[in-house]
Amino acid sequence: MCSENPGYNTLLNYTFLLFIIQQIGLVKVQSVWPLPQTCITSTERYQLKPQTFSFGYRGQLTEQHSCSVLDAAFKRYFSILFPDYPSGNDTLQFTENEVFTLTISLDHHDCEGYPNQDSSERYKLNVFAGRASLNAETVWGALRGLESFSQLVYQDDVGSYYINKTYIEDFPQFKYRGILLDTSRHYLPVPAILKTLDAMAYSKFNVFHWHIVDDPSFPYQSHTFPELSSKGAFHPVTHIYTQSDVRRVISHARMRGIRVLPEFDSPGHTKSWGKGQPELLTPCYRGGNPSGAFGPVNPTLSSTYQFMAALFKEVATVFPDSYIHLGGDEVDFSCWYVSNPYVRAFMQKMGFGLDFSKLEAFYIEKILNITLALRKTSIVWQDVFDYHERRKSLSVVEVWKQGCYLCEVRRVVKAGLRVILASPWYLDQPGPTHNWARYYNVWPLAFKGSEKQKQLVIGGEVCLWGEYVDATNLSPRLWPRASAAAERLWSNEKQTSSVDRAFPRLQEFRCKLLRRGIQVEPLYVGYCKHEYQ
Ligand code: CP6
Repeated sequence: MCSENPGYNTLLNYTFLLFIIQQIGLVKVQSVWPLPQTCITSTERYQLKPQTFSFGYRGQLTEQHSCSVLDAAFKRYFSILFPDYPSGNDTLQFTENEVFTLTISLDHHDCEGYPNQDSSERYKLNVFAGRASLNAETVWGALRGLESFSQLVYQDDVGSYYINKTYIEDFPQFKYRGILLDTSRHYLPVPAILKTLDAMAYSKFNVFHWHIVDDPSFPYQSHTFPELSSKGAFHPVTHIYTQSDVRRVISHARMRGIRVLPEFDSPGHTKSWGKGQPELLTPCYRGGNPSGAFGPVNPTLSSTYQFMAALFKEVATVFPDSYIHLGGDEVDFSCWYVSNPYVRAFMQKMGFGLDFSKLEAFYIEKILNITLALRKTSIVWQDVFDYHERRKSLSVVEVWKQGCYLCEVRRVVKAGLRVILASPWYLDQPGPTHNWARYYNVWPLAFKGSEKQKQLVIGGEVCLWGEYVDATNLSPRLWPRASAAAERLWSNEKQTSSVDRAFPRLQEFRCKLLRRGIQVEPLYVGYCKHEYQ
């Protein structure tokens, strides 16, 4: 059912009665995952027929002023609602009272832009008297409402479609709900990325964090520096993302209310850049001579900053999101430390002594200024917060290290900076799916702090690092465990505190995802009415 905790339901007895009726098997009430903030449902139900079902606009939205994002969503959701119905059939003439319409109205009729950190995703959905109305502040909220609506529709044993009388008022607990894909350790073909975006929308994720540079390969085809991918990708033609691939990903994401946040990680994790950009990386030395190995980006040369400024200038125009991830994690100091004479001389000149974190901070400060000039908000991994002395120049910090991650969250918000939490949601290691509960039982705000500090926790992210992941296992490794995190980030934590109550709802959601063609691991013993084909 859609209201999960009877303690929060004003219709306690009614709910209990409904529960009993469901147990006997007389009615089936669909649940929505992630759980809406308010959801009241009844046993009264209406039949939906593909021939007579239609989406409609109300208010400022009319046939003349339609909205391409919603028009496309109507098409997608029509086939999700009626998977058995062969599309393209001629519509027959029906009388008024046989028609079921879902009417959408928006407070702000802007369908042209991109979703951003401040976008409202709030919506109200009312299914009653044989029709449905969906109101949202923005088109992005309307997409969330359409998703919820689609999850409410079900088929009975003879295949007829139904929806129960339902009232939903919904908004996300956290504004940033991301998934990181790593296309450097393994290349992910564009269709695998697009399919992941589809599945993300089903769980109401709204940020695709694209970790596009790392040591093994650099698949992004830059028009300013084409040699970065022609020399640094696994393969210069088949294993790259062209500008048109990138546009496709961004557009596919936008149509689903998902932001694309690119990560151009430096100064570590950049070995693949060294192949196409000579003198970018620090040459490592052994016994007074270059050893042939290379370390992080060389922070001592002005050519480094010219390159980074030109690269970010391109990135800022290709990726429309106002945020950009600068990385800054896991910088290996050994190559700087072990006797590169130029680095040594620079350290001395700058008065850094032997403190190489000062050198890294110097580098990051320069990169922060480059992104600031491009009017982008920067995100950095927590390493930067830990060693950076001028924390005021930072904006958003992503906490990824294991251990007492809430201690780190607290330190960051105490410094007045915003936080994205990733530590508890690592999915790259294989693990039995029943540990989905580990991803569910996470409480991002369970630290001592003021209300104002808690508001600085803007959300969380599921990281799927790519060392052991490519298109063969991407989907089952992500789902359904990422969906557990999705409910934590969307729903009210008091209403979703019980793993036991979440379990049957997640089972049901998994079956819905299978029906939509997503490869989702099973949670436990059981079956779906429609197994994965
Ligand atoms: N790759 C990159 C990784 C990790 C990081 N950056 C990472 C390593 C270990 C853990 C979590 C993440 N695989 N580029 C750190 C942000 Cl436990």
